[in-house]
Amino acid sequence: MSIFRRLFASRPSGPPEDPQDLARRLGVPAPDRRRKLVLYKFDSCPYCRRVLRTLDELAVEVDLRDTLQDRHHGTALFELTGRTQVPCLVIDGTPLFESSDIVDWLRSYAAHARAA
Ligand SMILES: N[C@@H](CCC(=O)N[C@@H](CS)C(=O)NCC(=O)O)C(=O)O
Repeated sequence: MSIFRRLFASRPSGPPEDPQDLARRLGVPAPDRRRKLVLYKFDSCPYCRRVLRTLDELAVEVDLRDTLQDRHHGTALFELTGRTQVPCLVIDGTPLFESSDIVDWLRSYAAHARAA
């Protein structure tokens, strides 16, 4: 599969993964609407745009920190994770890299918040 297909292919729809299973798989806190969410990103990054589209679609609000527009955000990301890669969703202080994993977590988060 080409890189473009992989980037923009939509995931098969289905029931969201159990929140506890998802948290264990990803090594982050379980989706819960009380979580403090921060997304490090920059706008020309296609992986970030995928996450931003998902946030829009799910109407989930996070604290957005653009690492190119404000170098302090890049520094903060590096100090927290030792990496500069975006997107990175920080969930109650625990970083989650990889756009696919972030989208999975956000979908479960949105489903959990709706059910709460
Ligand atoms: N597999 C990652 C790729 C993320 C990625 O390659 N991000 C680029 C920007 S588009 C990046 O942050 N590069 C700089 C770095 O890795 O430090 C994902 O899906 O999130």
